[in-house]
Amino acid sequence: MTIIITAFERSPDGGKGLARDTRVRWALEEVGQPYDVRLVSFRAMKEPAHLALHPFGQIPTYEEGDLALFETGAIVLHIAERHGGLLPTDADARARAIAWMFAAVNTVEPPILDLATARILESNKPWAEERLPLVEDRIRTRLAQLAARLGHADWLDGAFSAADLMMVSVLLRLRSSGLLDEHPPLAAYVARGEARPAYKRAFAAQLAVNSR
Ligand code: GTB
Repeated sequence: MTIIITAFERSPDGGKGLARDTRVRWALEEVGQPYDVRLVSFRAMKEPAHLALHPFGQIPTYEEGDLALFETGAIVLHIAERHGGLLPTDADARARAIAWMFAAVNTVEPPILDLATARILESNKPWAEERLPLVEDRIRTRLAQLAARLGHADWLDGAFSAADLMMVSVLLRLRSSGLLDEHPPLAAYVARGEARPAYKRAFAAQLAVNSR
């Protein structure tokens, strides 16, 4: 059954791979599943046909036969559950990997999103200069905690899993901020993720769309 995902017709990042379709592409590449991409404009995302797939009018979505999914955490978990290679077979290790996936989107990503909001949407507010260091410090706290747990391990909990795929995807957004470089083992962790052939294929696929 053909898998179809949606992605920006033209990503605002110009192909840096920061839009969330990249993590879904990456998961599909890791498990060796071919997929088609339907590109959508910002306008089309808010129209009924797309809203039927995604109640919040966003990308990415995932279609496979009668199944339609939104939310990258849920999509990557679905892919990892249906195909081997992204989740451990041991039940406890699998549960821990899923916990890390939730941590990526629920605990680590929110302050990182706040930074983008502070920099892009709030930069002209009178309180912007005061808020920015507070937001950066909240990220620093999370990075220090994550770095302490990762230590010098290659991956979060044993072999590479969907947990690392989600965490690396979330951390990638910090690259231009310099905050990641305050923790060289974390920067190396992200680089290890990016060095995976499946990530490279996913990145190249989104770049091909966004560099046209
Ligand atoms: N929680 C949802 C998920 O994980 O799937 C969030 C989905 C989401 O935020 N989608 C964004 C979207 O559709 C694209 S990824 N936005 C359009 C809208 O809301 O109208 C977020 C994103 C966008 C752009 C960049 N960039 O250019 O750097 C990075 C990330």
